[in-house]
Amino acid sequence: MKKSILICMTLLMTASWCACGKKTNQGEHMTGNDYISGTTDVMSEEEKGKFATGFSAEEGSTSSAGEKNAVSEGVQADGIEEQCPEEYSSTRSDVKYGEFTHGTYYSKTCGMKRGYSILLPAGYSDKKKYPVLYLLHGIFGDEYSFSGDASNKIKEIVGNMAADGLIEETIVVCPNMFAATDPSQKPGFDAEACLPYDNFINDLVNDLMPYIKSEYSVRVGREDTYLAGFSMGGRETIFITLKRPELFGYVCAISAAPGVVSTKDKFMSHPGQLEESEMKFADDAVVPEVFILCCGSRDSVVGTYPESYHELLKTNGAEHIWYEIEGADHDNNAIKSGIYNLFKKISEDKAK
Ligand code: FER
Repeated sequence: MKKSILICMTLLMTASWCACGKKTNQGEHMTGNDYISGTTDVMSEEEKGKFATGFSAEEGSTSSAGEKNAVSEGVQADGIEEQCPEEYSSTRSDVKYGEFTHGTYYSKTCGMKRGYSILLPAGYSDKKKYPVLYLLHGIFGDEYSFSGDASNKIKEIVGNMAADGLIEETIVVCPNMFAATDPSQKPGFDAEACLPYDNFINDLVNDLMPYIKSEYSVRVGREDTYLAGFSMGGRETIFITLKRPELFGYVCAISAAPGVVSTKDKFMSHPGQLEESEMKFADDAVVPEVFILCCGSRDSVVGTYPESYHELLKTNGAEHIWYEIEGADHDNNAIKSGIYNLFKKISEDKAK
């Protein structure tokens, strides 16, 4: 077996892939190897082959990622730490962590009830008001993708950073990003099967966010409303941020998948959600205080697409931070880094 294929297969077997995992049945979630079979259930034979192969980490796809500096020149990247420090991703005996629970809301956009997972801080009280992070999963995922994968350390990072007084206690909402109007529609690697992901902006803005505001004790201003996503969720994070920049004060697109602009990768042809010239904020727009794009330097699935988004934003004058996570693949190391740095930037920015 070629070494590059072996590397890719090994990477695919890691629990980190669970970030786009599927639930098996109520309350029970796939991890690691299960994810692969879970994902492939909804994929054609051709798609399975492509997803299993991905981009070769060894060959670096079309990437020059390994050769570049971790933080590119010419972008505001001060304070970024590529790797999430162990002290923030580990379980500490002095910290009480929140737990994920599941809820449903009615989506007018989809014409049906839909699920979400929510991480409330330990000791959540409706006498306080909390900032909210909306966190978007990868392709083939659902609202259990983050809550069902303990390796992404979301609750540890949020809990530890709040315990250290870096950030306020924060609510994390994990939606199901596949906003289909037909309950029998399945996601896949073709333009039509991706449309429900692009429809999520409507479900988020018109249904889920109002529901969260009405049901939980949240601060509603943009300064306290955050958006982040991984891979397909990173792609939608970029799209939503450029379309509705006034809604989110702090944003992080981690390992964003192709398709914001027209392209063809080994999975499919992407018609593009935006023209390249639209990869910017309108001149008079209220824009996020912090807009981060990041990706593992060895991402074997989305390759250099995240960097190409950075280049387009830079060319079009849209302020953002771009950095690479040295050694990370399309995995939880990238997710941990993105979430940690988003909160670190929130902490620094709010202290100003
Ligand atoms: C693609 C490559 C990667 C794509 C989606 C992905 C829809 C998403 C990967 C993930 O979410 O992990 O061409 O097209």
